[in-house]
Amino acid sequence: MDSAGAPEMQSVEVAAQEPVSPSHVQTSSCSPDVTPPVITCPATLTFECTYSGQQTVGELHFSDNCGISYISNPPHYIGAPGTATYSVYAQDSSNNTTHCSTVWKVVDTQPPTLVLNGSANMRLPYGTAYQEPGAWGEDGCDGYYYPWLGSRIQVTGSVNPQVPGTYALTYRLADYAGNVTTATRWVTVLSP
Ligand SMILES: [Ca+2]
Ligand SMILES: [Ca+2]
Repeated sequence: MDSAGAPEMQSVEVAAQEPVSPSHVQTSSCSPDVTPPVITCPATLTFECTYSGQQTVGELHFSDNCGISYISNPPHYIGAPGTATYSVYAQDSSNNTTHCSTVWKVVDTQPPTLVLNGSANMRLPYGTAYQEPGAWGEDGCDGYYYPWLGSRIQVTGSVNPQVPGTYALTYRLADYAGNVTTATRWVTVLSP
Protein backbone atom coordinates (compact mmCIF):
# COMPACT_ATOMS: atom_id res chain seq x y z
CA MET A 1 0.00 0.00 0.00
CA ASP A 2 1.15 3.47 -0.81
CA SER A 3 1.14 5.47 2.42
CA ALA A 4 0.84 8.74 0.55
CA GLY A 5 -2.45 7.60 -0.91
CA ALA A 6 -4.00 6.40 2.33
CA PRO A 7 -5.80 9.61 3.40
CA GLU A 8 -7.55 9.84 0.05
CA MET A 9 -9.34 6.59 0.69
CA GLN A 10 -11.68 8.35 3.11
CA SER A 11 -13.36 10.40 0.39
CA VAL A 12 -14.23 7.59 -1.97
CA GLU A 13 -17.83 7.10 -2.92
CA VAL A 14 -17.69 5.67 -6.40
CA ALA A 15 -18.57 2.61 -8.32
CA ALA A 16 -15.45 1.19 -6.83
CA GLN A 17 -17.24 -0.51 -3.99
CA GLU A 18 -19.56 -2.59 -6.10
CA PRO A 19 -19.74 -6.18 -4.96
CA VAL A 20 -17.73 -8.68 -6.90
CA SER A 21 -19.81 -11.12 -8.86
CA PRO A 22 -19.79 -14.74 -7.64
CA SER A 23 -18.07 -15.86 -10.81
CA HIS A 24 -14.96 -14.06 -9.64
CA VAL A 25 -14.87 -15.79 -6.28
CA GLN A 26 -13.15 -19.11 -5.63
CA THR A 27 -13.74 -19.89 -2.00
CA SER A 28 -11.45 -22.93 -1.93
CA SER A 29 -8.37 -20.68 -1.66
CA CYS A 30 -9.78 -18.27 0.87
CA SER A 31 -8.56 -19.83 4.13
CA PRO A 32 -6.30 -18.03 4.30
CA ASP A 33 -6.53 -15.71 1.31
CA VAL A 34 -3.00 -14.64 0.50
CA THR A 35 -3.62 -13.55 -3.09
CA PRO A 36 -4.00 -9.81 -3.64
CA PRO A 37 -6.67 -8.45 -5.95
CA VAL A 38 -6.04 -7.80 -9.60
CA ILE A 39 -6.83 -4.30 -10.80
CA THR A 40 -6.25 -2.63 -14.16
CA CYS A 41 -6.16 1.11 -14.76
CA PRO A 42 -6.00 2.96 -18.07
CA ALA A 43 -2.35 3.79 -18.78
CA THR A 44 -3.16 7.37 -19.74
CA LEU A 45 -6.20 9.59 -19.44
CA THR A 46 -6.63 13.02 -20.98
CA PHE A 47 -9.07 15.52 -19.51
CA GLU A 48 -10.14 18.95 -20.66
CA CYS A 49 -9.34 21.41 -17.89
CA THR A 50 -12.28 22.83 -15.95
CA TYR A 51 -11.33 25.32 -13.29
CA SER A 52 -13.65 23.90 -10.64
CA GLY A 53 -13.66 20.32 -11.85
CA GLN A 54 -12.69 16.94 -10.46
CA GLN A 55 -12.49 13.53 -12.03
CA THR A 56 -11.92 9.93 -11.07
CA VAL A 57 -10.21 7.28 -13.12
CA GLY A 58 -13.63 6.08 -14.23
CA GLU A 59 -14.42 2.50 -15.11
CA LEU A 60 -11.97 0.09 -13.55
CA HIS A 61 -11.44 -3.60 -14.07
CA PHE A 62 -10.79 -5.55 -10.91
CA SER A 63 -11.17 -9.03 -9.47
CA ASP A 64 -10.11 -11.09 -6.52
CA ASN A 65 -10.03 -14.78 -5.73
CA CYS A 66 -12.18 -14.25 -2.61
CA GLY A 67 -13.75 -10.82 -2.71
CA ILE A 68 -12.88 -7.16 -3.03
CA SER A 69 -13.65 -5.12 0.08
CA TYR A 70 -12.50 -1.74 -1.12
CA ILE A 71 -11.29 0.17 -4.18
CA SER A 72 -9.84 3.65 -3.76
CA ASN A 73 -10.59 5.93 -6.67
CA PRO A 74 -10.61 9.42 -5.22
CA PRO A 75 -11.50 12.39 -7.41
CA HIS A 76 -8.59 14.58 -8.42
CA TYR A 77 -8.58 18.23 -9.34
CA ILE A 78 -8.39 18.97 -13.06
CA GLY A 79 -8.38 22.74 -12.76
CA ALA A 80 -4.99 23.37 -14.29
CA PRO A 81 -3.16 21.93 -17.29
CA GLY A 82 -0.38 19.51 -16.50
CA THR A 83 0.55 15.88 -16.09
CA ALA A 84 0.47 13.77 -12.95
CA THR A 85 0.41 10.12 -12.00
CA TYR A 86 -2.30 8.83 -9.70
CA SER A 87 -2.76 5.43 -8.11
CA VAL A 88 -5.87 3.41 -7.51
CA TYR A 89 -5.70 0.53 -5.17
CA ALA A 90 -7.82 -2.43 -4.23
CA GLN A 91 -8.11 -4.32 -0.98
CA ASP A 92 -9.63 -7.73 -0.52
CA SER A 93 -11.49 -9.05 2.49
CA SER A 94 -8.24 -10.35 3.98
CA ASN A 95 -6.55 -6.96 3.64
CA ASN A 96 -4.28 -7.91 0.76
CA THR A 97 -3.80 -4.86 -1.41
CA THR A 98 -2.57 -4.04 -4.87
CA HIS A 99 -2.56 -0.91 -6.94
CA CYS A 100 -2.33 0.42 -10.47
CA SER A 101 -1.36 3.81 -11.78
CA THR A 102 -2.69 6.14 -14.45
CA VAL A 103 -0.96 9.12 -16.00
CA TRP A 104 -3.34 12.06 -16.10
CA LYS A 105 -2.95 14.72 -18.74
CA VAL A 106 -5.03 17.84 -18.19
CA VAL A 107 -5.17 20.08 -21.24
CA ASP A 108 -6.79 23.38 -22.11
CA THR A 109 -7.74 23.36 -25.77
CA GLN A 110 -10.66 25.78 -25.55
CA PRO A 111 -10.31 29.52 -26.21
CA PRO A 112 -11.72 31.99 -23.73
CA THR A 113 -14.95 33.92 -24.06
CA LEU A 114 -14.55 37.61 -24.81
CA VAL A 115 -17.51 40.00 -24.58
CA LEU A 116 -17.47 43.69 -25.38
CA ASN A 117 -19.14 46.12 -23.01
CA GLY A 118 -21.41 48.42 -24.95
CA SER A 119 -22.09 48.22 -28.64
CA ALA A 120 -19.80 46.64 -31.18
CA ASN A 121 -20.92 49.38 -33.60
CA MET A 122 -20.63 52.79 -31.98
CA ARG A 123 -21.38 56.18 -33.47
CA LEU A 124 -19.43 59.11 -32.14
CA PRO A 125 -20.34 62.78 -32.70
CA TYR A 126 -17.61 64.71 -34.42
CA GLY A 127 -15.09 66.14 -31.98
CA THR A 128 -16.22 64.00 -29.02
CA ALA A 129 -13.51 62.07 -27.23
CA TYR A 130 -13.88 58.30 -27.45
CA GLN A 131 -14.53 56.65 -24.08
CA GLU A 132 -13.51 53.00 -24.05
CA PRO A 133 -16.38 50.90 -22.61
CA GLY A 134 -14.06 47.95 -22.01
CA ALA A 135 -14.66 44.22 -22.26
CA TRP A 136 -14.72 41.16 -20.06
CA GLY A 137 -13.78 37.55 -20.45
CA GLU A 138 -13.81 34.16 -18.86
CA ASP A 139 -12.26 30.81 -19.57
CA GLY A 140 -13.40 27.29 -18.79
CA CYS A 141 -9.97 26.45 -17.39
CA ASP A 142 -8.64 29.72 -16.03
CA GLY A 143 -11.89 31.06 -14.61
CA TYR A 144 -13.01 34.64 -14.65
CA TYR A 145 -10.77 37.37 -15.94
CA TYR A 146 -12.84 40.25 -14.72
CA PRO A 147 -10.67 41.27 -11.73
CA TRP A 148 -7.61 41.59 -13.93
CA LEU A 149 -9.30 42.83 -17.03
CA GLY A 150 -6.78 45.53 -17.74
CA SER A 151 -3.85 43.17 -17.81
CA ARG A 152 -5.43 40.31 -19.76
CA ILE A 153 -7.39 41.94 -22.55
CA GLN A 154 -5.34 43.84 -25.09
CA VAL A 155 -6.94 46.53 -27.20
CA THR A 156 -5.32 47.79 -30.36
CA GLY A 157 -6.41 50.61 -32.63
CA SER A 158 -7.44 54.19 -31.98
CA VAL A 159 -10.16 56.65 -32.81
CA ASN A 160 -9.55 60.20 -34.01
CA PRO A 161 -12.72 62.21 -33.25
CA GLN A 162 -11.45 65.00 -35.46
CA VAL A 163 -11.50 62.84 -38.58
CA PRO A 164 -14.86 61.40 -39.67
CA GLY A 165 -14.78 57.78 -40.69
CA THR A 166 -15.02 54.25 -39.31
CA TYR A 167 -12.32 52.91 -37.01
CA ALA A 168 -11.69 49.33 -35.92
CA LEU A 169 -10.64 48.52 -32.38
CA THR A 170 -9.42 44.96 -31.87
CA TYR A 171 -9.66 43.16 -28.53
CA ARG A 172 -7.51 40.14 -27.85
CA LEU A 173 -7.72 37.77 -24.91
CA ALA A 174 -5.38 34.80 -24.48
CA ASP A 175 -5.82 32.15 -21.81
CA TYR A 176 -2.80 30.83 -19.95
CA ALA A 177 -2.53 27.92 -22.35
CA GLY A 178 -2.25 30.35 -25.27
CA ASN A 179 -5.70 29.90 -26.79
CA VAL A 180 -6.81 33.24 -28.21
CA THR A 181 -10.14 34.94 -28.78
CA THR A 182 -10.50 38.27 -30.55
CA ALA A 183 -13.34 40.68 -31.06
CA THR A 184 -13.72 43.93 -33.00
CA ARG A 185 -15.54 47.12 -32.20
CA TRP A 186 -16.34 49.52 -35.02
CA VAL A 187 -16.48 53.18 -34.12
CA THR A 188 -17.83 55.64 -36.64
CA VAL A 189 -16.95 59.30 -36.18
CA LEU A 190 -19.79 61.30 -37.65
CA SER A 191 -19.33 64.26 -39.93
CA PRO A 192 -19.56 67.68 -38.30
CA1 LIG B 1 -7.54 -12.19 -2.45
CA1 LIG C 1 -9.08 27.80 -22.14
